[in-house]
Amino acid sequence: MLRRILHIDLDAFFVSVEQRERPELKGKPVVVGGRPDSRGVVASASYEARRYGLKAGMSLAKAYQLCPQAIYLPGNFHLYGEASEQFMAILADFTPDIEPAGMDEAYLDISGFEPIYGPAPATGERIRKRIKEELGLPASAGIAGSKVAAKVASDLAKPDGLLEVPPAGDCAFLSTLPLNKLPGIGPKTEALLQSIGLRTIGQLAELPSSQVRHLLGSSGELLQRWAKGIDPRKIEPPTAAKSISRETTFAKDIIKPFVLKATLRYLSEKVGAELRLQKRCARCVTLKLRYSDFQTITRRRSLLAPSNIDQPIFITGLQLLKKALSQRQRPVRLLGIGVSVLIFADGQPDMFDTSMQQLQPLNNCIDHLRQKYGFTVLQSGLTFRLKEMMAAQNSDYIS
Ligand code: DCP
Ligand code: CA
Repeated sequence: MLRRILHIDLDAFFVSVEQRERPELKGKPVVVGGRPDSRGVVASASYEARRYGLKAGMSLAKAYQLCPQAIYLPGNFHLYGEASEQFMAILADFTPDIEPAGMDEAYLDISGFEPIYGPAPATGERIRKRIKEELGLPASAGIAGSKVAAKVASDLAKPDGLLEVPPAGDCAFLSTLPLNKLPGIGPKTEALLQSIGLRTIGQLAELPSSQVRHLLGSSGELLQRWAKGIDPRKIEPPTAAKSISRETTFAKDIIKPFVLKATLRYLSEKVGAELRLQKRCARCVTLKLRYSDFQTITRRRSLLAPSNIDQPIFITGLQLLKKALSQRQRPVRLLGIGVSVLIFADGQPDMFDTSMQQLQPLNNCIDHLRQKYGFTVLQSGLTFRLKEMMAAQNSDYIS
């Protein structure tokens, strides 16, 4: 059967969600990332803003220099999460052979779809139409015989377009394109290849393999195969993460146990929130400590019952912390907490431990408020004091 891979990617994702919520932003230079005088970077820029040279990853200060008239927005991350889930759900209506690649893009294997949906571009257009009608978001699609060529095609189709590479045409399609269009060729690799006179993907495809290896090492072989349109990678369904953890490196090493305790509480809340978001429960808690001399230890303990509630995660972590500090008291450089042996909770995360049942609605309510107003809108006594403690230490707060 002829292999047909479709890559679909939402255009200017975060910005498009904002424009959907506030139509007066449409057609204007818009940036999601924060206030232009803050220290952040551009997360997403509208195509109108890109005309001024703005792009993702650029500092907001630089963006402001290039385009002061752009509208700078802080972002509504819960809305983006929701849109991402709805986007993936639409794709799942077409085929189970989906590989999400980040929040707003995915590969679909649509080989053999023709008898049902007609020619491959018709499938792409159907998907794009549903995304536009149901989510109000523009998406671009690329169709080719391999993942790499499909991704390049969707990129070329942007914004709001579709591009099909004809069957058996991946190599010819890629050959005339500039080097930086090939996934895996970043600015450094591009500069290296340009230094020997290469300009196009086709020129990389034709370079003697010994020269590729000499220049780029073992990763060069893969890039050259892609440059030739050879990419047999299959669509891999997502594998759920096996653990969730949060850690922080202190700006100054910490010796005071109550600062460590407060930090542990904060990190436990982050881990708990992520577990609840993923609708999973953990059976095991791991504490990680790096001392000022860089000695790093991890300590594990099982929870009494699988849980996704902040309190038992924190309490178990605290027991491990106390024990570790009683064995070795030295300033701490890094503190982290993680959970593992995860199980799906199926909407009833409290079913395992009845003693925790009353905490479940409280945690859910806190999650809801935090998603709406930001993580620090609600703080426990411990973490509230953490900020003061950190300020007193003249060190940075946890990022
Ligand atoms: N993102 C981010 N920080 C970055 C890059 C991306 O937070 N440095 C987020 C914001 C984007 C989303 O991920 O909206 C998707 O990233 P893309 O690279 O797909 O960029 P866009 O969707 O914004 O634009 P494009 O139309 O080029 O896909
Ligand atoms: Ca995108």
